[in-house]
Amino acid sequence: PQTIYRKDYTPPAYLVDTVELGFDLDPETTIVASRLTMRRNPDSTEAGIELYGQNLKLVALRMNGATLREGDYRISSNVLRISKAPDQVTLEIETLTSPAQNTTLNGLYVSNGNFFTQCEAEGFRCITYFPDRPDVMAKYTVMLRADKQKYPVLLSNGNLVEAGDLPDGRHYAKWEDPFKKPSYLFALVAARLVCQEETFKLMDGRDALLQVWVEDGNLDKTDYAMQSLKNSIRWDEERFGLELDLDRFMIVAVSDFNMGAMENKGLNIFNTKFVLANSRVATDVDYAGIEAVVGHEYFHNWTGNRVTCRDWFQLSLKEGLTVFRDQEFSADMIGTDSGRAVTRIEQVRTLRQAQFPEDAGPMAHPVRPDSFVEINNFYTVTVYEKGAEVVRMYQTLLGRDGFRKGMDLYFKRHDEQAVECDDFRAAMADANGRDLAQFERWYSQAGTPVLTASGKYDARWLTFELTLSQSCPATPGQPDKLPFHIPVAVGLLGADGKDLPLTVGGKQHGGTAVLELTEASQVFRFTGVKEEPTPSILRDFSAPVVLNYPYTDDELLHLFSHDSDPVNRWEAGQRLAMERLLKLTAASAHGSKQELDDTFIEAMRKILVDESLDAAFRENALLLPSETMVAEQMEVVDPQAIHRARQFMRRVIGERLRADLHAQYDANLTPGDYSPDAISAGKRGLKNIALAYLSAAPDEHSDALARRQFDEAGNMTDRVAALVSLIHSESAGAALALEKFYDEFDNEALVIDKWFAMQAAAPGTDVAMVRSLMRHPAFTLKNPNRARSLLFNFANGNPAQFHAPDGSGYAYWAEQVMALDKLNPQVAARLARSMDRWRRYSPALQAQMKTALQKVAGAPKLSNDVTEVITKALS
Ligand code: HT7
Ligand code: ZN
Repeated sequence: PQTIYRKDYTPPAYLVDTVELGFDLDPETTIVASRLTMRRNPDSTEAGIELYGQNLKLVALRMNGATLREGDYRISSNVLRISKAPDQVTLEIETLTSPAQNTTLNGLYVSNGNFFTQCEAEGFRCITYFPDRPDVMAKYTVMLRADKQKYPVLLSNGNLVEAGDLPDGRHYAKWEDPFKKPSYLFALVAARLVCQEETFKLMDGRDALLQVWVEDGNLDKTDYAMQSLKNSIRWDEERFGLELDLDRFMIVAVSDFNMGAMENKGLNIFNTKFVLANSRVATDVDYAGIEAVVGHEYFHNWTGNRVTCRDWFQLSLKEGLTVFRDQEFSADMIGTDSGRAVTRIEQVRTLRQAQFPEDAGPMAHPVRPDSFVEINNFYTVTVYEKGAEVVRMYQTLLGRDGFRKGMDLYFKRHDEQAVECDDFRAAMADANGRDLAQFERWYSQAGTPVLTASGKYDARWLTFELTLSQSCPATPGQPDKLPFHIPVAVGLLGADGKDLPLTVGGKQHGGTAVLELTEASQVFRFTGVKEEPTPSILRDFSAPVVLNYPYTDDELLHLFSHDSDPVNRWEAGQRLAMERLLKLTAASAHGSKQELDDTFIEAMRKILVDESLDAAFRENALLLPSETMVAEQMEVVDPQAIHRARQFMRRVIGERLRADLHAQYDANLTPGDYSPDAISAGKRGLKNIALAYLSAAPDEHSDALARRQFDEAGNMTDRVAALVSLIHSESAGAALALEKFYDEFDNEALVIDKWFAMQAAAPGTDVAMVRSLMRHPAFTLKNPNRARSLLFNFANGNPAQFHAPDGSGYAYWAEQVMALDKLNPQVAARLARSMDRWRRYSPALQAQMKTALQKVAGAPKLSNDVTEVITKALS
């Protein structure tokens, strides 16, 4: 396969002003007719017209009314070239496609008998020949024709301008999108669906029609998505002054979908997972996911749609920014400082769990990649989550007001344009009169920077010198790195645990100073420091870096008890836990005695019982670093020893804190009607982590508690938590509970996904059991949610079993990657990523992993998607 480089970008030879599309929809053969008005691009030096097309049958091609024959145009490698064309062109193209045969869920496809499209990144070329690149923006008019009985609802982007009946039981609908857009934002839906709708008053007084479309039978699960949509619209008006620019905004739920959702202009298409919720079927985490994803897609309407990307290397321009916006939205929806901190802690956990490993592995790439084989492989945690951290750093450096000024200038300069990450940085710099040239390295250099800090207190001069140094490990293709511009938020704690007043470089700060590290090493001198402080460094996780500071246990305990910054307070607890987990893992590997000190247990107890802290914070502080995070800290990963160590720690905490865990369980019940609000969800979180610890040290009482919670749960959060506790403690009641759970929810696909997921991640589930779950009648590889629930949760969420010493997990992984690749390369490539870190295991495991990787590499007709991932892993 061919590698595409960012440096090779050239502007398109022709621009498209208008696109008229006609669809005669039929699952077997859909006829697509398109009429494009095009003109030569004055910024291009290239001559001919280039249209992309994939898996299409070309029926007719006319230029300015004259039929073109082979020779007038050439098709090779999915590109149709017309080398001689006048400056102004009307192209008419007729193609055929087979949506029912399309299992890739890319382009036009059928799900549950309904038609949907997915065009990002390069799906539009599977619908018709087109200059399918994001810097070609045009106005679209779309005519849909389909059987009226089977597909009563016909939707596309923008406004409905006409609808009516046709002969032979067919009908039509004509849609017009008033805004220019790139082809990846095109969408259509032709389906039997129902909707919840509302009119909503916008900031300027206009009414907008909001609709959430779902399959019949799911209208009892659309309230939360609708509420989240209304909250998103209001939030964007208030925080950024950005208004909905359409009269109508639609969300459509589909059960077969490769990702979370898609921001097509005015017609967002969502994975059902991020739309459908009621207390019976959805957990608190599901509700939070719906709010975040509805917000995310809505916010794309400005950051992505009105201002889009020049090319796909700029993907983080829209994704990093929009993730940052959805994170801020979710935090603002909670509304309290402590709630905001909990959302930040969850973001840090995601980064460490997924992005730091990516940055240290064979697929490491900058936030703005320099090359790719398959763009679908670059919808990554680096582009999204690290990209969001990069955007967050602008706000940390410039302040909220400065950030808003930058956003305003960005829209003023670039509305309805396709631009680059550099344009965003320039808007931030220019709006604030700042030089952000060095900040560019966050976009161009891959790898997680390491920030090394050391402190020196001088009691005579009352100074505290903080030395900050930075380095960044080599990544593929980037052996050497230059220093980053890193905002480092710092506080100094006194012996009483309070923040000391800060003066640094002659400038006074409140309790926190944002230091700007721009060189390889710098010394920051705090003056007037009346006592030897404990430094709290990288508050609120002010930069996506690894911090090394030689903290003593006492210092960490001090921070864990007192830090006014909740993120660093949590962080101190994580450091205390991680140190112990690593020691326990080593002990377990060597067969020596495992021991856990009282000091740590007491620190955990103090947090558990401190009712001045939010329940959600306490839950997070009690949650141990995951097995994956421990693995990332080890030179040679021993998955079974890590698992034993973590289980041991959970059991000891359960035994030693038993009485307090029971007391907190009782104190955090949420009787009455279910509400997904943050306070109630936090209480459930704390109560359920208490249950999990109790079940890790099972006695009769805790088993009865889990069984009772399972039987009496009034919501899915409590039901799942109880069932997980029963399964993980290998309770005699687990099998029956699983059976009851299945029977009660066998009509709810998203709940059956949970049923598979819980079993896949259970410590007792080995490869043989996963294989037998695959034979369950409810299992199918064709549905990505179902495939993820079993295969991905096993490969990524059950490391001790997946890395079984006999290599059975790897052999299974290879089989499934190859099987999935035949159906859906995008999803297969995601599963292929589970083997990224194979070089970090023992030689015996490495050898078996390599064999599995080579097996996939040698499979016939492997997609570009999987080929890229496997080739990079093996290189
Ligand atoms: N912008 C959307 C990306 C997306 C996508 C990408 C590749 C393949 C399928 C896809 N579905 C959605 C989602 C988002 O970030 O909002
Ligand atoms: Zn997005």
